[in-house]
Amino acid sequence: MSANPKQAREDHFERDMAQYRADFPALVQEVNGHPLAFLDSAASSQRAQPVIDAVTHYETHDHANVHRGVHTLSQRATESYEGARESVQRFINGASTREVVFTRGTTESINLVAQCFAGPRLSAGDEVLITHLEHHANIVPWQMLCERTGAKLIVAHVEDDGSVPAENVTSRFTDRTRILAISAVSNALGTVLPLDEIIPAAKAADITVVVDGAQAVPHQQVDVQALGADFFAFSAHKMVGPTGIGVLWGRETLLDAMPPWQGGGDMIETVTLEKSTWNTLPYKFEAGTPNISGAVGLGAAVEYLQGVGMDNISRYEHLLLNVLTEQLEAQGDVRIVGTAPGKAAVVSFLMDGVHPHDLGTIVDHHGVAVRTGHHCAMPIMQRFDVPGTARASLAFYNNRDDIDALVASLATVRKLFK
Ligand code: C6P
Repeated sequence: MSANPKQAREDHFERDMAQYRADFPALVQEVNGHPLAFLDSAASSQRAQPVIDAVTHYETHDHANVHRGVHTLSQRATESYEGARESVQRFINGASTREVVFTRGTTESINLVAQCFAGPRLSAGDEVLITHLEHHANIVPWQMLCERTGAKLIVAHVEDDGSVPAENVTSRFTDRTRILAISAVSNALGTVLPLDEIIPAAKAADITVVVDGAQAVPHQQVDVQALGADFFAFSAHKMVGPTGIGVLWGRETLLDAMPPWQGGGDMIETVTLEKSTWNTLPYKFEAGTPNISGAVGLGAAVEYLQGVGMDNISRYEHLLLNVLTEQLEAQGDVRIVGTAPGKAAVVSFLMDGVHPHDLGTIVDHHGVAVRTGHHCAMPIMQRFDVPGTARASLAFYNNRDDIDALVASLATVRKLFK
């Protein structure tokens, strides 16, 4: 225990946060004869036990189709599904559950906006603005749309340290900019984008703002009303929830004015052989039997995260991020790619003379899980002229031992390859 009161408080906080690791059963195992050090949460986080329990309870006792049956199980399933929507609405401070559309994840959410909102509104010569660090999910749907409509894809510059000052984005606004599609946090570099400056400027210029929130929601409190964007997309599996479920939050007036996404059951109000009319929000965008157990898991995930406290998660992950960054910087032969101030819990790095895939394979032999490659963000890899990186990404269930395990395994990489 430190004599310095501030340090003592930090130590106490760190010990408090350490208790949550026990809620993640997958972390309690050996991989290749070593305790697992899971540093790949940006790709997909581990599941919290309360999430696993909620899904198991639903699957064991309550499963039936939703919105369709008068029988008890269907009502229970509907209550669980809609209860999850309410939990999500509270979690992101949406104005109403009508604004919370369940999708398969961030990718589907962005495609939905591109096709149903932007598609009917864009004409040749209009502009869609993105940044150079976007994930493919926030590039490709816009490229496809531009191809179809004749609109142009404009790309805001990313600085050498991976930062994106607001000016880099706002200076690209023209009177043809219709859509700004932008990440809140970069999955490849960890850059946190200054959306609090960018979004008001975009709204003042009458630009529709679509935020890829996949890497923001797991790490910081998100308030969609305060943020002021028009659409916000995220995935459950990056925030201790299940795969195959995510959210598109959108302003009710915009969602209401959009045509449906897919046709089928549940998204209709009436159907005759001549014509169909659409259900109310958000069901208009949820055709077919949805991922009910996924929604239950997502609901449990947001309740769990709120129990831990998003501010605590942010604070603890920053503490770990500082430790990880310092330790990697101390290696001498390691270069961090993306050093923007105020980063989130992602560190992309290269070791001199070692291909990232080789590094990833060797550290795995030591039980350390990192992602290697282009991280589904090839343009930003091209921007930095690297084929890919190794990426260690943190969650609040990590600890200093995980970081020590990574650093120790780098010594073996060095021995084998240099
Ligand atoms: N990034 C990563 O390892 P989906 O696959 O739809 O749940 O999320 C796509 C996505 C969109 N935007 C950002 C910023 C993301 O990080 C991701 C997913 C993972 O970085 C898997 S490629």
